[in-house]
Amino acid sequence: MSKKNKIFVAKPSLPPLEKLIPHLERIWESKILTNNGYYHKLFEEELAKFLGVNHISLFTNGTLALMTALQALQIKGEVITTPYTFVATTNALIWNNLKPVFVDIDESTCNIDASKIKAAITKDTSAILPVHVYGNPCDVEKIGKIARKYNLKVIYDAAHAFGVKKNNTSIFNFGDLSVLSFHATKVFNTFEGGAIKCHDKETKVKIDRLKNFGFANETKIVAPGINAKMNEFQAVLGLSQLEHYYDNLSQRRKITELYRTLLKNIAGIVYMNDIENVYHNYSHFPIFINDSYPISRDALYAKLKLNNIFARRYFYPLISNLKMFRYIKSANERNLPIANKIAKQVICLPIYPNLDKSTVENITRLLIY
Ligand code: T4K
Repeated sequence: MSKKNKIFVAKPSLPPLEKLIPHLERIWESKILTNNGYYHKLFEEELAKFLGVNHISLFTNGTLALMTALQALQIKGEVITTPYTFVATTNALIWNNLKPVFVDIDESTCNIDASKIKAAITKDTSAILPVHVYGNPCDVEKIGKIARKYNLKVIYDAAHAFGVKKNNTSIFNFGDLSVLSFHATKVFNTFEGGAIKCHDKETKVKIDRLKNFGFANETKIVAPGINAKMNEFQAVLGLSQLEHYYDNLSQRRKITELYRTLLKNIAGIVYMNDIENVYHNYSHFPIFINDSYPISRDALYAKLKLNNIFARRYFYPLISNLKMFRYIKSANERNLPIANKIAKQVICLPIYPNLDKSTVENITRLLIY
């Protein structure tokens, strides 16, 4: 592999630039750049149709959408969540003055272990914030049952789960709210971007107000809102990206299948397979390096880097091991054995639509001893 040819874990796909030009001309002409403009409205409608969901509220990024989702449902006290995630999940709780309560994960999906949630509920628990890690659906049925029994809200961090379906329905249809990310590194990007999916019009109005400073109309401010609106450029890009989604998905699926074939039966390397009744988005290709592998996970990670393969250890370090969160009682390693184990084993290999076959073969060759 050429030294100049750096291969990163992700590479954003973009529509042909000329397709955007007429729309950009329209924006330049109208001078409406943001604040619920023509393309914002259109993208909200088209995206909801595309995903098969009721209501979408667009955001400038996923983190602000998470923070706003917690505000919209007026979550208080303790929130049960996973330590195996990107730091934005936990940070959104802290910014809302909420206490994260970490629960261990299930090794087969890397998602919160629903069977351990009950034991973490206290009188101060008001919500559960699970993450569909790598686009693998959480145990939404079990989580829903617990939430109903204990009267808890459920907000899914669905940043990795664009387009994922379970039993033919969008994964965003589970829980009270789902939060999406359209960051450059995601399967669907608007440079930066995000959204909240909700079930009813009333909640959408509330969320729409919160992301626009709390304005109900020109003179009436009904909540201490924030500015988290998606702008017209992001919305135009999003509309155009929808046209290429299935093409990109089929390329991701092929790359996943190639990795799985090439990595079959290698001692010490474990990878994930498709889950029954799940329509996957192949957002990541994580591998897990166990004790049967001849070198350590970190030695392999360094070797890949030396060969210009910039894989990533998503999610290492584990959030609960970050110094700033050590004060939280549930962050204790003994409480989170599986998450600690997996965070020490994981490497996410490069995956993106135009990653060619020979590069995948070169990457896997570096993994075989
Ligand atoms: N919840 C979860 C579970 C999340 O994973 C995330 C974000 C969020 C919430 C928050 O959503 P947003 O607020 O971001 O919408 C990246 C992303 O920045 C972050 O969005 C993502 N999760 C996280 C898992 O990964 P980094 O620090 O690893 O990104 P970075 O800049 O190192 O990018 C990785 C590689 O991608 C680069 O080596 C090269 C390539 N790349 C990156 C960018 C930004 C490009 O080719 N082009 C680009 O523009 O966090």
